[in-house]
Amino acid sequence: MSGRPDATERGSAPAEPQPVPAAGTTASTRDVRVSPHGTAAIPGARVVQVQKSLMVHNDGVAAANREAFRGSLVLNVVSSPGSGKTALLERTVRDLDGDLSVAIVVGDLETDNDAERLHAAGAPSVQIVTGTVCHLEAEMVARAVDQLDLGGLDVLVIENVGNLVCPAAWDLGEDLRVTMLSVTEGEDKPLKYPRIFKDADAVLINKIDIAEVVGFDRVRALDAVRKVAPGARVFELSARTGEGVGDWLDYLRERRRLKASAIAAAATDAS
Ligand SMILES: Nc1nc2c(ncn2[C@@H]2O[C@H](COP(=O)(O)OP(=O)(O)O)[C@@H](O)[C@H]2O)c(=O)[nH]1
Ligand SMILES: [Mg+2]
Repeated sequence: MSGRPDATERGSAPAEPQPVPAAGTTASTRDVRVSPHGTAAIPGARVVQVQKSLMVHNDGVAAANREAFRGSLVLNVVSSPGSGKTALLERTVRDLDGDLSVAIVVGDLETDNDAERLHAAGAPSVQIVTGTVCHLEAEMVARAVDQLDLGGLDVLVIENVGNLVCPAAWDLGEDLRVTMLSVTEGEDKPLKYPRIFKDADAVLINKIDIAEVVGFDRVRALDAVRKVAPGARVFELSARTGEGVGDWLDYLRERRRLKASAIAAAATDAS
């Protein structure tokens, strides 16, 4: 397996932006910044430069991530910009109220606003600022997670860059792909952007509090989701009012429990 950042880099990031040696082979360079908020490893915001990996390299790093993250349930949350990913994660952290420990890595083209919001909601959060890159890659996530303490962490959430196209192709090492659609985006979006919906373990239809006023056609939207992602769990909810969020939290608890059981079974087999 190749490309996982060396463990000696953990917790020792320099105060000033520093180039990180290329982990890929011959790809063009992509510089992204990583800013932690409220993380145990490094208090305060710091910036680290991260270099891109090749797409083919990505799968190896994603596999290494999966191994490194094995103690936690890992979600990759994708949607269009503005669907309400951050709003739902804020509510998720608040409503779980410590029942499950959650840390979040969030990607945006610019600003660390979302990491600040999520930190304020109670989750250690690391912002990845991708500049011109329209999705997160496994290596960006690996570097960002170096700023977090994974020990005993129940759930690691990766909020991807808002985009229904690019993130679909990049495995980050997650257990679950969570694709969100909000009621203002058009009921046919799953049909227009099938790839990002077809790989979803869960589809969240957000902003149901305004469904009526925007004329959302629920049946048509559910048909579209079912057609493209027949196996996905579907949750209709409102990050704003909290309606439907209880079912989502139950799903997280259940998936966390299943993952913990699988880890325990694997440990028993190995001994
Ligand atoms: N009415 C309503 N607005 C919401 C809901 N969830 C998010 N929003 C609003 O949608 C906008 C985008 O939310 P944000 O969480 O930043 O979206 P993201 O880009 O997907 O992370 C903000 O103005 C939120 O207040 C919801 O459930 N209902
Ligand atoms: Mg966001």
